[in-house]
Amino acid sequence: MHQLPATFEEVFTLPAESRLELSHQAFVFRALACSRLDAIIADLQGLLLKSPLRHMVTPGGATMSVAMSNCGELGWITERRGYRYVSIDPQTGERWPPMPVSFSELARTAADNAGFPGFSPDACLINRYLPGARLSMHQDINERDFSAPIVSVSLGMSAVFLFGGHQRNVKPTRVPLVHGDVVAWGGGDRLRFHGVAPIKGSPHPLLGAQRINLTFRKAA
Ligand code: MD3
Ligand code: FE
Repeated sequence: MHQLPATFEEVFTLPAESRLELSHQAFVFRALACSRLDAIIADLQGLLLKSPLRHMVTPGGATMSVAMSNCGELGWITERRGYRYVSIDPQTGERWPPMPVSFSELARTAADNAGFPGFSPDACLINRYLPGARLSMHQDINERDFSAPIVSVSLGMSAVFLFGGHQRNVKPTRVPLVHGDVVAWGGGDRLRFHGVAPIKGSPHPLLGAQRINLTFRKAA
């Protein structure tokens, strides 16, 4: 397993075999989260007690199959009036829980290794997929500054990630993602269409019949 960097500012290089290049500025880092999962899962359980997962409604009126929550200064929400980032959880009336250090250190390490040093996300969206849940093809365009990368961490059941092009009609590449995998992308790949195929398969030994994805962004 990879060593943690001495400080989270220290950039270190992963062994080549653990890095899958999806495109010039989009990488899968296999199992990068594995050595820190105990802390990440404990922190996740704690923050979901404060801002629970919930099924949001899209502007078109559809209830999403993915349940969501957030941590960090800003949280992404969708409701009938649109998609946006907000600092207050509309369900609790309180700020989103702070982003745990275990989360932000992993996000920064992944971004460093993808060639985007010093990533400082202000938003972490938490997506929870039960079997059958999916995320249709979309671009992440609600952030103010597209020069920052995005990092995502996969936990629990495996998924097929759909890595598309710059137009909706490009047939996506299917990328299997498993527990502990981290994806980081930015630059010219930042605005690619992407999605998640319906979750299926066997329950995860630790997390059961669900997949959880953490998506780190610089929203403001
Ligand atoms: C985009 N989440 O919340 S992130 C989202 O697994 C979202 O829950 C997905 O898309 C999830 O907006 C996928 C993973 C990902 C990986 C590589 C990409 C998204 C990407 C490359 C280009 C663009
Ligand atoms: Fe997305």
